[in-house]
Amino acid sequence: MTTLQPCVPTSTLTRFILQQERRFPSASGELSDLLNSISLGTKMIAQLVATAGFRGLQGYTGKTNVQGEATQKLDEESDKILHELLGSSGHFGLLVSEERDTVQVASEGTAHAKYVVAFDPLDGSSNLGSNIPVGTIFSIWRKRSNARPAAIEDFYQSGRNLVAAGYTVYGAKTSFVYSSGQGVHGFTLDPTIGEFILTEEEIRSPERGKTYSVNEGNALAWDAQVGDFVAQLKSEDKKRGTPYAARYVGSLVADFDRNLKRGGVFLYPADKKNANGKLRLLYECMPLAYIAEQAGGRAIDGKRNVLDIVPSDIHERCPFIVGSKYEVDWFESLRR
Ligand code: P6P
Repeated sequence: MTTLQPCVPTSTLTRFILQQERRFPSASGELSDLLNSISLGTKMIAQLVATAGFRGLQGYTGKTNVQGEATQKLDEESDKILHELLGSSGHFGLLVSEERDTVQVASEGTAHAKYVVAFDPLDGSSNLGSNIPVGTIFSIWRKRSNARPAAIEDFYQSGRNLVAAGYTVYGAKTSFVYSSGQGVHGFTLDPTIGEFILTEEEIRSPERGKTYSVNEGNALAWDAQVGDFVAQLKSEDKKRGTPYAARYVGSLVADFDRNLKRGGVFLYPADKKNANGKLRLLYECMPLAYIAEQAGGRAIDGKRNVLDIVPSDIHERCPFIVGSKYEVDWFESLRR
């Protein structure tokens, strides 16, 4: 049996984060430390997802989360891992998780902590039983004032104030994609050494793509703009380069990751059933909008850039149209 030969990493996530920090002589190193705490948590979650089937961690807990969604055992376990790791990092004052009704104080003695973080510990977990890729999504802000401990209003900042954001995909490989405002960079987990290795530096979203991602089962509830856009994407028009191919995994990180790298557009729009769409602003739409814009793409809620929205509730939902600039501009041009 061949043994997996670890590659000799030229750049690991840990090293890369430190290199980015060195560009800012005044940096305290706290952001680097907390990004490394998050990456450690995602490595542990990757292991859980890969082995849940024979560790009795598959399936539902019988409880529902604040969103009213049935909670999987892995949702809870992933949430616990991130709470414990981030809480003990000493750099987070407050945490918001999709799985928890209210903000959580990171841990004792972090009143001085500079940052607050919001995360979806395991997005797409309803797909777990069928081995469809799932992932973790996170956003990091500085507190609005260092003169006090973190408070819920530190989450009520637009995405323009994000200091870093990213996501992982637990799939055929475990990937970690993040930005701290200096471009988007992708890493692949080498399980033989437990390190994320730099595999995609400076990811740029293609100007336009050839695929669109939307749940067409909601078509009867769409408004005219969405209906017109999807009809045009499906039409036969050589000049416009249509029809596009439909690609919808039903797992946000999987659909987003493909469109980010190959071009294309993802829509979870407002519709007659969900006036604000299904996805959550703080820990799904904002972090992915940040990544999309850093890579040259766009993200809107149908009217505004997602990064310009100032949240007023930690679990508020947001219609989400994200992807290559060409397609998002095209969608916007159809607004009635
Ligand atoms: P629908 C998964 O539950 C999720 O939150 C995202 O990962 C995914 O993009 C979306 O919901 C799928 O929703 O309504 O199309 O099944």
